[in-house]
Amino acid sequence: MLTRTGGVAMNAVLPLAADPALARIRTHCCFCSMQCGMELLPAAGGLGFDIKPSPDFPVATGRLCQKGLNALGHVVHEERLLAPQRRAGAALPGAPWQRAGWEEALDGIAASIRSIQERHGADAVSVFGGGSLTNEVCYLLGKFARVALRSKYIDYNGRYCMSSAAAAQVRAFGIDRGMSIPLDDLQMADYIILAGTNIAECQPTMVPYLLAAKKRGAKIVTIDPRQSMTAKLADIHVSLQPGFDSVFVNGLLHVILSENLYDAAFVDAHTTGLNDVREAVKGFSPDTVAMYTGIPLEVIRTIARGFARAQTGVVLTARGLEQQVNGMEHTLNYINLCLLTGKMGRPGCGFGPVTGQANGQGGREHGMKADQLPGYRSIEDPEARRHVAGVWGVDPNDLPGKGVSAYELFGKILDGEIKAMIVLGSNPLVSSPNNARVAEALQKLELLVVVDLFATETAAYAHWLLPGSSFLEAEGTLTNLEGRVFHRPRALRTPGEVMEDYRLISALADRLGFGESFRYESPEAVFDELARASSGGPADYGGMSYARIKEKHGLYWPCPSADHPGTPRMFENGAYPTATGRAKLHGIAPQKPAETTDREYPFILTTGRLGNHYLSGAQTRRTAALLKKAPFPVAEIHPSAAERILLRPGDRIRLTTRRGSMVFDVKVVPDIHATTIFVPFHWGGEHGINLLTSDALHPVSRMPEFKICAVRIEREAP
Ligand SMILES: Nc1nc2c(c(=O)[nH]1)N[C@H]1C(S)=C(S)[C@@H](COP(=O)(O)OP(=O)(O)OC[C@H]3O[C@@H](n4cnc5c(=O)[nH]c(N)nc54)[C@H](O)[C@@H]3O)O[C@H]1N2
Ligand SMILES: Nc1nc2c(c(=O)[nH]1)N[C@H]1C(S)=C(S)[C@@H](COP(=O)(O)OP(=O)(O)OC[C@H]3O[C@@H](n4cnc5c(=O)[nH]c(N)nc54)[C@H](O)[C@@H]3O)O[C@H]1N2
Ligand code: SF4
Ligand SMILES: [Mo]
Repeated sequence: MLTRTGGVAMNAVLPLAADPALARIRTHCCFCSMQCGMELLPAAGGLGFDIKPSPDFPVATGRLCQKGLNALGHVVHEERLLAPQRRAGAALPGAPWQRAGWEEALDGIAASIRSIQERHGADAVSVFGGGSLTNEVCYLLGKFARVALRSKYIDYNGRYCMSSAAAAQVRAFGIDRGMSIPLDDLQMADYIILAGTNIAECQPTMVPYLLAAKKRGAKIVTIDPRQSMTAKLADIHVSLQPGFDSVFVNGLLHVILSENLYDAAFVDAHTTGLNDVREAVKGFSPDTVAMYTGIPLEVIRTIARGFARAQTGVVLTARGLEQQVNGMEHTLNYINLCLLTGKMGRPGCGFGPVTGQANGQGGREHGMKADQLPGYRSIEDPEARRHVAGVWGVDPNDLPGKGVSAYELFGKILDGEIKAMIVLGSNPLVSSPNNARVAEALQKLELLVVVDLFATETAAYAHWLLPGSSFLEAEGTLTNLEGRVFHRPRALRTPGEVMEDYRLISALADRLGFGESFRYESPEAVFDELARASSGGPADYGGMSYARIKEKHGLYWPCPSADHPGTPRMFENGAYPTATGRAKLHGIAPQKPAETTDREYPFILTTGRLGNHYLSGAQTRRTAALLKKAPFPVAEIHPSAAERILLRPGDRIRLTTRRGSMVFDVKVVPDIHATTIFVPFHWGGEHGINLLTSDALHPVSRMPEFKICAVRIEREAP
């Protein structure tokens, strides 16, 4: 039953239209990169479903975290969009929506696109994608931008997520597959370093793998300005001021080299660049690093010796050190640690930047990135263009060149070069840094189309709002944090007038005159084309098919031929796909963040996640069980900071950065670094911390510095 509130189609109770013949429906959680298997079982009393962990999927088997257990909440939420909506007048927050039919919506959008492209050229229309989408939808969005729009301007939210790690892995190893090892290898590691990764809250079902390693005697080290939930698993916790990872790791490398603890045989056989590292770490003796960082000398020595001497070891990093203007360099230094100690290519050894979103891995492999074609191919490589153009049946010369990164798209709007944007699977007004500037850009668009489950903060500026399909309603494949490509069946029919995302993209391409290139019977047909397009590229899915993936419960890429078993552990043959065939060590000269503290802004603001919310919060803020646990963001500060501003019980705290000023509830926590204020970013509007964050970008990866900006704090009396 459809009702209307504020012009947006709503439904009081969403009919969950499962096939009654199926007693249990197998699917996967929609949230993080673990992609735990789950089952929907008809709930007692016949209304709706219960969620249970699935025994079938060989990852985190039998486990779901609180987000997974509540993953149905947003799908059946009464604010779910069930039909296309258009603006009656201005496209501004609070302005009314009008319900539209699909014909009207698709024709209207296509007409606007044509008119804009006639007046301003093909590149005036841009696409902003997301890493929660299936491989098939990611692939189609990339093809849609290049073939149907002929625009170079496409990028996606993964730019805010994995870009520094991706750039570092490509430089060091010649390839970026997230983790180079399967999760099972964690259990074989004797020494595990977790840097800037809060696994206990962000990939909770990975914790049992760490506990299994610990039970076998493994040492665990965490490196984080906060004593996060993950730090509670650690034998040693290093409380680091944000921005100091490269300094700290140079200290570790100094000990390893000066005490001759490095694996000379591995380094000689498989790497280049040892002298660069020797040079770079010269000035970073452990006592100097202890002085710079406040980390005791003995702790630096203990970790360096412990990791180097361990038979097996793994280093995992995540956004803590990657979302910085020096994020690629910090990551390269942690890679140095693995390479120098020979902890690569063997069971229980490896490096991995822990991927974030459901399909954060596949999302960066199939052409949503500004400079990439499917299979992780460079859009500037003539051979790659020829191959992909061949699969797409177009002239390689007609493929556009590379565009700009996610945040830079908003700059192009402000410059007047981009006039239209299609956002599918992201809520960039909440998740982009310095987001007052993003709001200004969105407001300037002649055409903003948002395809989402909800009328998000971003959609407040849209001219058209199209209902997207949820994870339960769309079949497809995803690639989890291990590089395992698996199949997610369609569990439910789409509600209301919702169209599956892949059909929607095809329908729009059809209206633009490119129907022939976007005619697919099913997601499987899209996948088969994707496999051909990726074939021969770094992320080679060429040997995969739905049948094979289903049979094996997932295949790891690269998988170049139909008889190839897939590649769970990378680099086992000692070969790296770089120009030299060896992995590259990089000497890192630590640099300052874009903003350093001063008298006016004496603290560091860092941002991140809570266990019970997901990203921009579009889904989890609409899930009562999760919202109840964290209804609004709370800033965390050190007791010495509280003392300095004479904070009293009941006070709130005002945070002021060079971008603006906001007031938050506050919690005093003794285990945060004394320089640091932490605020979670899962809210928009008056609670949206990205109003204050810095939009400085990494020069290569174009990653924004979400993790560091200078901030002033003041007490705000009740
Ligand atoms: N519950 C939940 N789980 C999620 C998500 C979510 O939103 N909620 N999002 C998913 C996604 S897309 C991603 S990308 C991942 C992110 O997963 P993580 O990267 O693990 O999460 P964050 O909280 O952003 O940051 C991790 C830690 O980095 C620390 N940190 C800050 N600055 C520094 C620094 O300079 N150096 C070091 N070493 N550490 C620093 C923070 O204190 C924080 O504890 O999680 C995924 N899982
Ligand atoms: N300050 C700060 N900002 C950050 C970060 C940080 O650590 N600090 N982290 C960054 C990171 S790592 C990330 S990944 C980004 C992510 O930030 P966003 O891209 O904003 O992430 P989501 O909230 O997942 O947005 C996904 C949107 O797509 C919708 N959606 C979900 N599934 C589907 C689907 O299948 N089809 C369609 N059509 N829509 C769907 C959801 O309702 C939601 O509105 O945030 C970044 N922003
Ligand atoms: S660990 Fe990640 S994939 Fe698994 S249930 Fe939790 S949010 Fe979902
Ligand atoms: Mo992410």
